[in-house]
Amino acid sequence: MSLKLKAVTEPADPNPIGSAVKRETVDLGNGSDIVYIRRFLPSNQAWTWFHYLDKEIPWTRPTLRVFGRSCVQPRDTCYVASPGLPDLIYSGYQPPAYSWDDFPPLKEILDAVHKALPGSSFNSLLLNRYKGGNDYVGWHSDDEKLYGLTPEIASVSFGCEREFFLKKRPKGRKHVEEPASKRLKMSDHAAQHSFTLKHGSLLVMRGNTQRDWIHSVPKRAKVEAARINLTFRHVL
Ligand SMILES: O=C(O)CCC(=O)C(=O)O
Ligand SMILES: [Mn+2]
Repeated sequence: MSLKLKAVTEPADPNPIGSAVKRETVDLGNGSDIVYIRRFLPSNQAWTWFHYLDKEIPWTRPTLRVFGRSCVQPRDTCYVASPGLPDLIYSGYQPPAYSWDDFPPLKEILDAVHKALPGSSFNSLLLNRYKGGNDYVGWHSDDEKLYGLTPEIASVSFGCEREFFLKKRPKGRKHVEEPASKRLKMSDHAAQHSFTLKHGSLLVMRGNTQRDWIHSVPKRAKVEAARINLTFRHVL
């Protein structure tokens, strides 16, 4: 018996990361919206990257200047940027810019994010590591001039899930990161949104979100495990 084999051309990657996964869009109004992809990365791949980042990134915990006071940033951080971009400075701190070539897995994650968001071209990355529930990021928006007026910011989460809150920016005050004690008031409910940022998820803030909204990842007393978050940005 002779078997006839038919040549079938398989696509190189039949199921690229982030393809064919459910995405939710939340319209915040006035040209702001959020895209959330819960299963952006396969869980095993995301754990491999979590362990790599935890071990290999040169994490630091800088001292910031907030409202005239010095305080240690309540999470670890690192910054990666393409060559030739203007320096990032926030709360009086200028993080040294590492190169993408220093950490090859970051380029793979960046590729996956670009594929999921057609038209995007991120050239910088702020990394955060929350060692446990005491680490947090206070209310702020990423409205630095170097990102332009309507920046797209893509945030990939690894490890322990944490809550991410958005609320309308209070009028008449420039927003720098605030202490954890500034909690949401229940009366503000209509103007708030929350997402549980799962291991391997992608959340994207778009349009006027940095102008009109502020966001935070509050402390969580019961959380013990670490979370790593990557926020990809485009510096103009
Ligand atoms: O950890 C997060 O999900 C948010 C981090 C963040 O807002 C920032 O780095 O600007
Ligand atoms: Mn932010």
